Amino acid sequence: MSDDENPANIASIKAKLIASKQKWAREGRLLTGKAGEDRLPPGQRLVRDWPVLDLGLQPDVPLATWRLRIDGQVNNPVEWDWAAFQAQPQMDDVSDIHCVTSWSRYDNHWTGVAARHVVELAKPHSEVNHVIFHSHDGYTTNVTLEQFTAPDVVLAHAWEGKPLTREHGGPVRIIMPQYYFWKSAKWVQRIEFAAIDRPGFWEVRGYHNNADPWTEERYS
Ligand SMILES: Nc1nc2c(c(=O)[nH]1)N[C@H]1C(S)=C(S)[C@@H](COP(=O)(O)O)O[C@H]1N2
Ligand SMILES: [Mo]
Repeated sequence: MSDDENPANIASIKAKLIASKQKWAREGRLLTGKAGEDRLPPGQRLVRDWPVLDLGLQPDVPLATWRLRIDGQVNNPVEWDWAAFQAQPQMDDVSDIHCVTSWSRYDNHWTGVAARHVVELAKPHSEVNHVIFHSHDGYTTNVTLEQFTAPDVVLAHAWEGKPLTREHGGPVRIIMPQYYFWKSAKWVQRIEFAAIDRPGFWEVRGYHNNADPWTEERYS
């Protein structure tokens, strides 16, 4: 009997085939628009410019009076003025923007304070599972604590090495790269940790609570 007819060998070849198919299933291979293979999520088109979207208000927040409050159900509430914010450890990250209105923009270079650093400092209570961003224009949006603590989440004050412009949410906005861009609150003034979820401005108006672009969580 030759080696490949040996039942033990056939069993081991089958096991390998099954393992690789299982890996494909886990990675979603051959599905259209899955992460890794394809960079553009389903239903999106690539743009080179950077559109501006807001509620018709672009608050002017001078650095001299800028404050960021980090509070809610935490052991250590924090308030930073501009100097204190700049004195925090800084990080850089390059990520893609995916807006629910169907444009995507690749390779945006952000500089700012890591969300993880905020969580470490504020020490949310053990029952906290949600984070709510409050902005100077009255806008709010909600994410889970797990989403907020991803390593690529930034409290960004610079884009491509330049101060974030007012129209794009400067002095500071949140960047949540893994979700549709409405989760990335511009002109942020308060980060609230909460045990109970509270849907934000667009979430109460029919947008999806979770907002994953890869599974097209656009509307609820
Ligand atoms: N404070 C605030 N943040 C906001 C918004 C807003 O209206 N106010 N719009 C959201 C939406 S719907 C999008 S698509 C992005 C737009 O960011 P950009 O203008 O920098 O492209 O900001 C998000 N963050
Ligand atoms: Mo948006």
